[in-house]
Amino acid sequence: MNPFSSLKNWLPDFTDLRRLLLNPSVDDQALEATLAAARQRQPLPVIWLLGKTQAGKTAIVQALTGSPLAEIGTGFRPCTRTARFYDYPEDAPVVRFLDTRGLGERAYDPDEDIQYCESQAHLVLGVMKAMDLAQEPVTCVLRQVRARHPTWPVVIAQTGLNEGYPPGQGHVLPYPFDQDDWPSRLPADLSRALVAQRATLGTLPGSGPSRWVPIDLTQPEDGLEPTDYGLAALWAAIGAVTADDLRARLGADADVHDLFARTAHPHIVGHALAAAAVGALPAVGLAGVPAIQAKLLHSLAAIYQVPWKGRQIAEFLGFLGTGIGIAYLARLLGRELFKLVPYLGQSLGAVYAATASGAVTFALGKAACYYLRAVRLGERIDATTLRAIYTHALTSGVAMLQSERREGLPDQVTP
Ligand SMILES: Nc1nc2c(ncn2[C@@H]2O[C@H](COP(=O)(O)OP(=O)(O)OP(=O)(O)O)[C@@H](O)[C@H]2O)c(=O)[nH]1
Ligand SMILES: [Mg+2]
Repeated sequence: MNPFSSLKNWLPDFTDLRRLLLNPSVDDQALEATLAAARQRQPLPVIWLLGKTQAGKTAIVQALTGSPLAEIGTGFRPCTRTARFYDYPEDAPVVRFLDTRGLGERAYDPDEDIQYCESQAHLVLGVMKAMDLAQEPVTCVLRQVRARHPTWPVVIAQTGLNEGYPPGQGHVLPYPFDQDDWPSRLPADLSRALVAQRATLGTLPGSGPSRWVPIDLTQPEDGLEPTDYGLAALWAAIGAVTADDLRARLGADADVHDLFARTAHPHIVGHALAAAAVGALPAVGLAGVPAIQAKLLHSLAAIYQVPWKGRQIAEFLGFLGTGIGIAYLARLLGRELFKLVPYLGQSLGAVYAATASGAVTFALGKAACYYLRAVRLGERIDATTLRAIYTHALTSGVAMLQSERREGLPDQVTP
């Protein structure tokens, strides 16, 4: 098959999307089924949080997802007797957090949770309040987990550092924990506690990497700057021990700056991954993609709190124009094709469909953010800028989808 001749068949135009957006007859059940099919194909990185009650697990989820707009509290769903999970973002998730309940409160038998996690990709994130030295319930489970799964990476966050500061003292800046002499640069009590906690755990069994990361996630009214002390180090540790680019998935990168864009980013990635997954499915295929795109645009409008009705929709699609970037995407995919193929056991058609569907969804999302932000702020919308954002995002969308494929994920999640 000549890869270029059939390429057109796999490239989207926005006819179906326009129809779906302007006559919102989206069959929710069909869409749910489509998204469920996507999730089956789309392995989800799982972060398993292990820590005593009030250790700061939820605070870490909030910091990593970066969005106070996300309603973490209501999003958790039970999965075992002692654990619950939270897929973020809920509709088209890019990551799953698994939150263990009751560690340290009663006899906790991790077997069921370990079994539940067994088939899933993994990062175990231990959470310990720095000044709480009674960490045996946590260290004990960490040891059991690593004895069963010697290669699973472990990151342990030591939280609430300021509880070990003398009154009135602020954080030690710059963040000292990447230097070997950090114990001598901290208040003595805190230093002793951090070292003692590490000694309690000792060396974990197995060969997987493990890292300790002191953090302090405070509220502005605590008067400690920065309020996300150590968060960058936590990201660095997660990046160092896992293959998945969680940071890119969640949008913690520097180019995703304002809060709305930051909140929107994982929704865009999640829907792009879902579109890529269904785009390649023989049974659903390209027909399922516009519904996912329509859903993404609705979600984004809700994030930006902009009404998403006929006028806005028509205006946005009008700015975008028909077929925008299609020729560009065709060239891009043509060029990237031979890089993609060795990583997939799929037909070329499925590769086109997946990549085109995913990249276009990603680009639509990024262009919509520009549009919605401008509407929100009452700013003039510049068609050239909007199209440039769209075209640029096609490139980054293709790159994102390729890196997902290349890195692969060790295991599949089947919710
Ligand atoms: N100073 C400081 N406070 C923190 C930190 N992490 C969490 N907290 C606070 O500690 C309290 C408990 O934090 P959560 O994140 O709810 O703890 P959790 O482990 O999810 O607790 P459970 O869900 O009850 O098991 C909250 O009031 C947080 O604001 C931290 O790193 N520093
Ligand atoms: Mg919690």
